Amino acid sequence: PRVEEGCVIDAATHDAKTREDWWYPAYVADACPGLPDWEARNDCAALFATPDSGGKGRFLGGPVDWLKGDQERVDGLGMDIIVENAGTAGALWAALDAASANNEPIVLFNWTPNFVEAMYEGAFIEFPTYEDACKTDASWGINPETTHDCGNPKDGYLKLGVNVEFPNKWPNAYAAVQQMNLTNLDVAQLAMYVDIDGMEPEDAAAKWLADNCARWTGWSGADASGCPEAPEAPAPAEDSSDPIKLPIHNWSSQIAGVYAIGAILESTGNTVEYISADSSAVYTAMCEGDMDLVHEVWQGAFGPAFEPRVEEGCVIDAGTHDALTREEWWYPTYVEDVCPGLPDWEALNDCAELFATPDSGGKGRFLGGPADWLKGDQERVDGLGMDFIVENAGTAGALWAALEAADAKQEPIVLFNWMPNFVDAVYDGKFIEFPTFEQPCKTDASWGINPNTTHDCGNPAAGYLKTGVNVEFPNKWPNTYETVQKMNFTSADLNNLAAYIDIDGMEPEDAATKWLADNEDRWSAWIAG
Ligand code: TMO
Repeated sequence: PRVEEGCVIDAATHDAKTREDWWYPAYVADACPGLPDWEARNDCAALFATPDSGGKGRFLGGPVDWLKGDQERVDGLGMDIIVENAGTAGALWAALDAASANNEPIVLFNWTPNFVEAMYEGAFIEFPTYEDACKTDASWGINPETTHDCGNPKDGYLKLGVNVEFPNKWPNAYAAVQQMNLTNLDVAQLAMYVDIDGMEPEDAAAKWLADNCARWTGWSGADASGCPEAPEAPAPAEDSSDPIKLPIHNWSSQIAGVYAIGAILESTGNTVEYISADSSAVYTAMCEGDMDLVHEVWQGAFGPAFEPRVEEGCVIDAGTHDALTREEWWYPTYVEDVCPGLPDWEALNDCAELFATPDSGGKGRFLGGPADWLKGDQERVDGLGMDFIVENAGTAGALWAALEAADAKQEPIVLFNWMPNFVDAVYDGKFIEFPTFEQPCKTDASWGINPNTTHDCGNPAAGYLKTGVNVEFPNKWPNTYETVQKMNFTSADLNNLAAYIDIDGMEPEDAATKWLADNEDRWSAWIAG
């Protein structure tokens, strides 16, 4: 009305959108379901009673000079509420703080933008929707006899008003005033500096001015050359366009998995290069810059090759999958019929000759994996003094062929196997229990049964599965590295990838495609950004 009268000028409207209304902290909804509806609030009025409220609910309003028409609204809407006015804003926040410390019901005046939303969860009461007429025309709204039978505006303006003489008296300043424009963030920050950070108002203003120098000098036309240098926004990190080199090893989950990983990396704009690689020497290759990422670092097989490279600093331990791994001597269960005492390794040793082959010179034969799956099997046989020879299968397929042939005739066999793998979906069997793995067993001869040898123990029973990358990876492909760190295969993933190939006979690329299709939600969540 003062603007209409002509003594105040509506000089400008800020971008900030404002709401000022009755508000409650979120926990109040537990005791008063139906909130934020105002009628629900009224039904719960007794919850908000205070010693002085005569059994009615209390609404804690702001200082009286923030004219809100709260009493008129209570009357107009016929609410069981008394209006109490806090003396200061500080008294409002102290009451909120005390109530929320004890989870006590409270409804009080609040607004946005403000500091409160950074500290408390809560919501405004929803009264009948505001229209201009509600505040001036009694006939409007639920109660035809009163004004204020509605809420306050939800998208209220925030304006700058000046004295009607202002433009004549300070024409240049008026030009600046008309440019001034605060956002919701500005208002919330200014409130937070004072009410959360405890700054003096002048200091809060100084901080805001320093942080927003280019903006306010733009409003006023002041010289901006004195503004502190806006900190150079760091250029968004760009990933190298070099291909990411990925190894193809010689067991099924890895081969299918690497194609899946490659496709995920390609989906974010990388190129990848697949390189057939020795699975132990790959960590040396990584240190020489010839390999970038290994996504299946099995503790039992590759811990002794991987861990020293991490310590050296040329390989990064980039993440641990959920899958737990075991890699160990293994036999089909029917072998227990002829070699009771299994799965104990000493019982196995007592039955060694059952496992003899035409080439094993009367000793038992352990059929190990390809030589690059460095397991220390020979060292273990030596260290534990076992009557076994170690024969290395040329391929994983040769292992499974030998198992299948033995199983068909129920012949004793002990061979290298691991979990997760497809094998336990097809055969019953068990791992041999050797002396329990401890880290020094693989490096410290004095450890264990045989004081002269390392490897006089089993492999870890719940080993890790890790992802390793070249030490340059995070610098070269910073965005992709974030994805890499989130990559996470479960035991079920590895079981499935192996089974698609070794049971279902799929090509590795097709196995990868199937896994990608079945797990899109998961791997798309790994993608950074
Ligand atoms: C590394 N491997 C899973 C074959 O034991």
